[in-house]
Amino acid sequence: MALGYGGLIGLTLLYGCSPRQPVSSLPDGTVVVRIGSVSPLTGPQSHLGKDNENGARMAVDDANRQGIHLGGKPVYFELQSEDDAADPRAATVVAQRLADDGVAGVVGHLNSGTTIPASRVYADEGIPQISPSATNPKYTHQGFATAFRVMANDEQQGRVLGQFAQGIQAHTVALIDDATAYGQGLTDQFGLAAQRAGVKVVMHEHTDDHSTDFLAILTRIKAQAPDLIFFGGMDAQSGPLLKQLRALRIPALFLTGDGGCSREFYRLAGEAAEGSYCSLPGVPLEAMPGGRDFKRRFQARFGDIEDYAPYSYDAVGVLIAAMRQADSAQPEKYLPQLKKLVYTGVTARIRFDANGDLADGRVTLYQWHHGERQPIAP
Ligand code: ABU
Repeated sequence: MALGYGGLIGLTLLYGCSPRQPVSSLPDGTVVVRIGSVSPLTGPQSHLGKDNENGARMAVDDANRQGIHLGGKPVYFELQSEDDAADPRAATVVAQRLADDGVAGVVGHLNSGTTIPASRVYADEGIPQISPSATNPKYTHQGFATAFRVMANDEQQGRVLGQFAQGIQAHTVALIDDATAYGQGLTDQFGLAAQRAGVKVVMHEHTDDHSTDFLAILTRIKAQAPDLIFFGGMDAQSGPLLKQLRALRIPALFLTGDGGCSREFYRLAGEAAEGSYCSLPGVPLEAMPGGRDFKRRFQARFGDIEDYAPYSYDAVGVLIAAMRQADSAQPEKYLPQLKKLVYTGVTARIRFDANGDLADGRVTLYQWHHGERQPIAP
């Protein structure tokens, strides 16, 4: 964990306070506030995890340049970035470590399958948690006062996708999900919405979140000749899946949610991506309040945005804004401010509903053309 605070790295050993203290003081009187960031930094989703980490890091660095004071003392925000490898069990271990290390708040996790089990740890410890990307509704529907998210959830995303399926004249659809909280959850929501819109679900297949050979599933689907194939899962699989689908000469339209909609999807699918559809919570980057400026600054420092970096940037911004309103980084003091905060971030005007979900969450549909993800006008 690199502190990056001038020459004071060694001095942090002199904090002399308990490890659970969310606020530590340096000898010069500067208060150190730790913010946790958790995402998969290893494994097939590490590109997305790094993107989330970079967004959070940029926000912390921006805040440190503002000379923020809390309780009359100068504050240095320190990002503690952890890897949960997209694994639910690793997520709870990491969450407990962050709590034991005294973080004041957490941005994460990336996956619904990790965010949901970790949220119990943060709730028990009273630590505010904002996921920038986990979209399964259950995360914010467990009754935890500490759980928030800064994008639309999969109830909303599934509804938009289901109505879209009807709009593109699909009469029949085959579903495939990766059996994760996100993939299965979104596929179920999509299936319900599609059926309500008059699209017939002709089969529902399950894989897992590691497989990359879909030949058996696709052969079964080909026999049903659906108009549309919907996949609920991440890009490391949506890309190979679509490539194999086209290699089998299955002519069905292809639709997936945000996890399968990234630049990595296109890198893996190649030309097979042409004409396929996907959705992302939020509005296109160019239409976000701070999207263009964020893109320019992020690209200059880290390279292209993968997907969720603007949301993890905002999640840090929201935590710090609530701390400023409370004039404290103590979770019990700033959590009430977080609940009623109205914050104009990069991605949107953010405020939370009673569950901790983003109020007025939006979802945008896209179609891939020549390697570009182009928004479809609503
Ligand atoms: N929202 C898709 C990726 C993250 C997740 O919900 O698992």
